[in-house]
Amino acid sequence: MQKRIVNAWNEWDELEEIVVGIADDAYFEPTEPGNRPTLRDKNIAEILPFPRGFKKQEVTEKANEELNGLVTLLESHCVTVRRPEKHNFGVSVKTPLFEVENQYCAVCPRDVLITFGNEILEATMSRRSRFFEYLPYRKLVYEYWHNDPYMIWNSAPKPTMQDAMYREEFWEWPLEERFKRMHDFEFCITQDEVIFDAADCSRFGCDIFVQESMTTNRLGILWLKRHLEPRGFRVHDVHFPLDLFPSHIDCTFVPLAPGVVLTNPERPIKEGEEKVFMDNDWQFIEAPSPTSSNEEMPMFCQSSKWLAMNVLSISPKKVICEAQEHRLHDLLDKHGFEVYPIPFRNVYEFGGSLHCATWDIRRRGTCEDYFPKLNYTPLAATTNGVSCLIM
Ligand code: DAV
Repeated sequence: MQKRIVNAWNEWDELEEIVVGIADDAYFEPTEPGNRPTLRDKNIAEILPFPRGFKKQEVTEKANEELNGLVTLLESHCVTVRRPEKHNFGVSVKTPLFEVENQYCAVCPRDVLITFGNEILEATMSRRSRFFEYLPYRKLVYEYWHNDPYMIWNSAPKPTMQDAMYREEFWEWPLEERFKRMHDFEFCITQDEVIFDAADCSRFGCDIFVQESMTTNRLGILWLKRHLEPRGFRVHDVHFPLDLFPSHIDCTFVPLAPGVVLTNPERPIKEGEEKVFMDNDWQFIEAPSPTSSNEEMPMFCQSSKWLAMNVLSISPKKVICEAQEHRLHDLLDKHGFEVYPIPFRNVYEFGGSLHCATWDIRRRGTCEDYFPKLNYTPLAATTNGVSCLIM
């Protein structure tokens, strides 16, 4: 029997192979309808625009040092580590329907690709500058596809990313307005096309939880349901109404082991959506307050202080965490996890921390049902297979 290379069913089983991002040739994320990057310091932001063009070499080098440190740590745990190819992110993108001045970087494979068991799926993506971000990983995907006859490879339909796909006025809504609308789950993308970033999905064996966000809409979740249900998965949409700018689930709701999710105390799950976890004896552990406040995060970083909880599990007992997050280390230690601290703050301005900057290819283990007490209505059982999601 030929060995399976691609096999990962959840976020915590013993890790055997993973892709770690690289910071080479990274560019600042451009302003576009799906993204309005701003300087962290509000006073400076009033007088200076967000930078454009390539990131300075020394900034890229510092991030690469920390990414390489992660590689060394993973290899010391006998994990096979692969890296993306270099890519020229300075090339502008023009399709028949949009144009954007530059691309972004290959630091966060998690946003773009996801392994569902033996399948590698390329997400649609939601931003123009990330339309072609699968390219630095294509050579690797081909290699897995050639060497693992069981591997299934799919690429979700590319959205048009034309102006009409976005709701630009979203960016002008004052906070009170967003707060008022927080249960509408309407953000900068409309509901007319299939849109999702891979990092809005969290894998729990045969159950996949997908967050509705600025980067994933309801048709995106419906597409994932239709795609995954015939293979035995159950796909659930989840919401965190107090996150007024949601993007990617892995700073909000992070499973660490069967029965244990690290949760964000400022972003509780929507009332009623906790039930499936409680009914199945899952425990929510609240993350402690992060070391840096939002104001203290790096100037060009567009993520929140909750990158603190963007940890990477290498087994149901071992978690890699950012070095300065001592309160989190203590909490995990108290819950019986072995913590491996590693410096990673120089990676923050490239869009993420340890979970974002990786994409697991193989973890030991198979597809298990961690929610045996679950009332799940598959699409096939609903009227014409049309989900209540879009009604
Ligand atoms: O909460 O700031 C960051 C996710 C980055 N990929 C947050 C989400």
